[in-house]
Amino acid sequence: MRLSGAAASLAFFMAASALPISMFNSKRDYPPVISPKVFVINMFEYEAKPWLKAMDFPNNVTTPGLSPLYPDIYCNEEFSVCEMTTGEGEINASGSMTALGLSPMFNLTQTYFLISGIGGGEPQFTTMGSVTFAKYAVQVALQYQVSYQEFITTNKNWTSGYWGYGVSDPWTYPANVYGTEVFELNESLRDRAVELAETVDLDNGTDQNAVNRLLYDQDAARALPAVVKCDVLTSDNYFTGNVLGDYFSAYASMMTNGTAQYCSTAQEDNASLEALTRLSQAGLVDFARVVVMRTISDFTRPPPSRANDTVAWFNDPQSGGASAAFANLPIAGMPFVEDVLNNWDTIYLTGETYAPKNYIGDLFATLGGEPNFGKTSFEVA
Ligand SMILES: *[C@@H]1O[C@H](CO)[C@@H](O)[C@H](O)[C@H]1NC(C)=O
Ligand SMILES: *[C@@H]1O[C@H](CO)[C@@H](O)[C@H](O)[C@H]1NC(C)=O
Ligand SMILES: *[C@@H]1O[C@H](CO)[C@@H](O)[C@H](O)[C@H]1NC(C)=O
Ligand SMILES: *[C@@H]1O[C@H](CO)[C@@H](O)[C@H](O)[C@H]1NC(C)=O
Ligand SMILES: *[C@@H]1O[C@H](CO)[C@@H](O)[C@H](O)[C@H]1NC(C)=O
Ligand SMILES: *[C@@H]1O[C@H](CO)[C@@H](O)[C@H](O)[C@H]1NC(C)=O
Ligand SMILES: *[C@@H]1O[C@H](CO)[C@@H](O)[C@H](O)[C@H]1NC(C)=O
Ligand SMILES: *[C@@H]1O[C@H](CO)[C@@H](O)[C@H](O)[C@H]1NC(C)=O
Ligand SMILES: CC(=O)N[C@H]1CO[C@H](CO)[C@@H](O)[C@@H]1O
Repeated sequence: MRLSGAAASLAFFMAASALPISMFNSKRDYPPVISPKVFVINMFEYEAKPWLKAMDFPNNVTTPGLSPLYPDIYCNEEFSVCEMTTGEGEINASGSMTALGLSPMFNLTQTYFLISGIGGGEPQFTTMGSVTFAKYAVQVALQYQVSYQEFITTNKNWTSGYWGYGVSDPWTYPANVYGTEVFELNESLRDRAVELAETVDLDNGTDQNAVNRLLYDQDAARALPAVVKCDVLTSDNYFTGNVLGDYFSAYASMMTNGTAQYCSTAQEDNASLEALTRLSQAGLVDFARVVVMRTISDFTRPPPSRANDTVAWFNDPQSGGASAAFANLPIAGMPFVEDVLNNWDTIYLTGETYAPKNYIGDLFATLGGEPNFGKTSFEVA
């Protein structure tokens, strides 16, 4: 997750009612191997709660290797939809996803994954409560960094102190990469999820959200929440403000050779996608069946009236809370879940209808194909 302004607005979710979950009482309740049609992936409890309220998940499958905070996977009556909470940050997300993918209790070869989390939103594309669906995920903090005090006199035109591996300034494409910097997802499937999400009434948020939106100049920020096609970036480092926003936006564009349009932050997606890439390479999941949805809990940048003190704004954004971001996870994601369930035999089983027409996978073409980003070879780091 990435949620600013203290956990201010979370009281509503803490009061959420008891979950409709019971333990397995006997082994005969378990299918020998669970093959869900859809897996909803959340990163922390406030993202999971609205899903667990929106659907009945009577089955509790304790799975080795998950986060100790979230050791159980929940499945609906028919085991056609399951939910996992990974824990937050890149390390927790990749560990949990790998554990799930290697669990002998699940067969995920035909499963559709809906990564469903909240993130900070870029005001030129989103507003609080907006729902974003990504084609690209870019890991932005995997770079060199030096502190402000040590570059400001010697490198006056550097803005952020970050620069790419193997090069000597922030404007040059990296000479080497670790390989998790960029993932490209199945665009046809993403577009289907967007088309479905556009049919629902989103939660518009609180009165204070409405006041806060009008502090921004951008049309998207001032408007009511909407469903948007734009890209997510991942960073364990929870950054904020205009300088890093501009730098990471330019970096995401550079790393995808000008194609990614970053609009939402996250702390996990590249990590989960790296695990799914490896699992896909091993034939255990289908990377073409992954959708990344991030709803917007807060802005990545201060409004102009508070841009003279970004730290004070971030610590007390007076934004009206993140309730719409949490509420909109199942509101915007459920039509996709239902579409997969209702049209399994005709559309989703073979996956041909929404077969990707774009490249899918990472910078190294691990899953085959030819990316329109990256280089044919990188130096060894
Ligand atoms: C799920 O099962 C585990 C292990 O049996 C148990 O500790 C846990 O309380 C159960 N959770 C729920 C929500 O029923
Ligand atoms: C997983 O399910 C697929 C599709 O039904 C099947 O072809 C495959 O054999 C199963 N894998 C295992 C290990 O059972
Ligand atoms: C930054 O300054 C350096 C030297 O002072 C110059 O070589 C470089 O072109 C400048 N970069 C940009 C993007 O202005
Ligand atoms: C993270 O993954 C996304 C695609 O899912 C990709 O576009 C992005 O470049 C990746 N970021 C990094 C820094 O690897
Ligand atoms: C949010 O506002 C829009 C536009 O006024 C409206 O159509 C929609 O019904 C509202 N959503 C809810 C949940 O009331
Ligand atoms: C920033 O601007 C606001 C509004 O003009 C003003 O009230 C505040 O004192 C300023 N803060 C700083 C740190 O200059
Ligand atoms: C993209 O998703 C659609 C819908 O499931 C599927 O039909 C298609 O095969 C996927 N693309 C790839 C390259 O797997
Ligand atoms: C992406 O940009 C880099 C740096 O300019 C370049 O070396 C590389 O060839 C480009 N990749 C593609 C696929 O165009
Ligand atoms: C924030 C979060 O989810 N942290 C978890 C990351 O993983 C460690 C080790 O498994 C857990 O203890 C944390 O709770």
